[in-house]
Amino acid sequence: MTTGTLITVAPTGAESAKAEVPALPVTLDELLLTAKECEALGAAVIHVHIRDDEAKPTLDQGRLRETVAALRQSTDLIVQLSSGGAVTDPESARLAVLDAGPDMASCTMGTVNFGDDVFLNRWEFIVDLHTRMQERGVVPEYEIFDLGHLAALQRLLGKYGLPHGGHVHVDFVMGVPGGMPGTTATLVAAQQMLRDLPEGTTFSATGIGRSTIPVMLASLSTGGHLRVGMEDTVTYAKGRPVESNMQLVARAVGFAQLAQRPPLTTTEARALLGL
Ligand code: KMH
Ligand code: ZN
Repeated sequence: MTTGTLITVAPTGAESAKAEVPALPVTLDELLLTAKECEALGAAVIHVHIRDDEAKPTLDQGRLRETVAALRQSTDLIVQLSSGGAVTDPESARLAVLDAGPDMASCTMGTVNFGDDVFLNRWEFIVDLHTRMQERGVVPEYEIFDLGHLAALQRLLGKYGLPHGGHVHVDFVMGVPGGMPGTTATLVAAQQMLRDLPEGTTFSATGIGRSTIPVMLASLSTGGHLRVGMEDTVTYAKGRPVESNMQLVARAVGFAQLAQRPPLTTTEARALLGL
């Protein structure tokens, strides 16, 4: 049965430059303000990438710990750290993200061309990430950039068992140049493939750039949840840059309410995700 909508905000990412996107939250203060306002609007999960003093992506352990603690102190959001980082980050630093003790972490299920770059996710690395999350009680969100990543997830769970908490949640990241397109037909194909995963597996979806709205509507109409934010979308409408993450969360909440699937509270979201 389809319930309310889990709304995840991904406010920063590792790809956009502050100089080109001034509204991007890059300092801890900017992130905390964004987090509080997005929670008040209806977000329940925050997918976090952090930046250094020059606003460059970093996986600095001290900053990650400080960020997790500050988010916990200021909000009730579920804190999901990115283990994907930037395409240049080494595997060791990506694994060490778990040491910062988040509620959740992303776990990308395969390698994908990423614009002109390659987002490398070797099988052994995925296994390492998955098993370390099991050991540490961190709940994964499996990032699916292409349909084959769902077959990889089926293999992973078959060989290494369910994640901590027992619930499987995936996120379809659609419209990356090199990954699956952000179309309704592709989203439906991905949703159909969830039949091969454990019963009760849930999904959210996000469409990069122009595919943001088609993917949001397709996800809501097929029982999926939503991820929105400036990691994925920096243009609100043709010729209109996104003003803030709150603008994107507010739009997602409006669509969810129209679909008669209002945002899940953080308590409801924890229950859904097995936290
Ligand atoms: N920045 C991308 C290379 C994740 O957060 O896990 C990877 C990414 C996925 O954003
Ligand atoms: Zn990310």
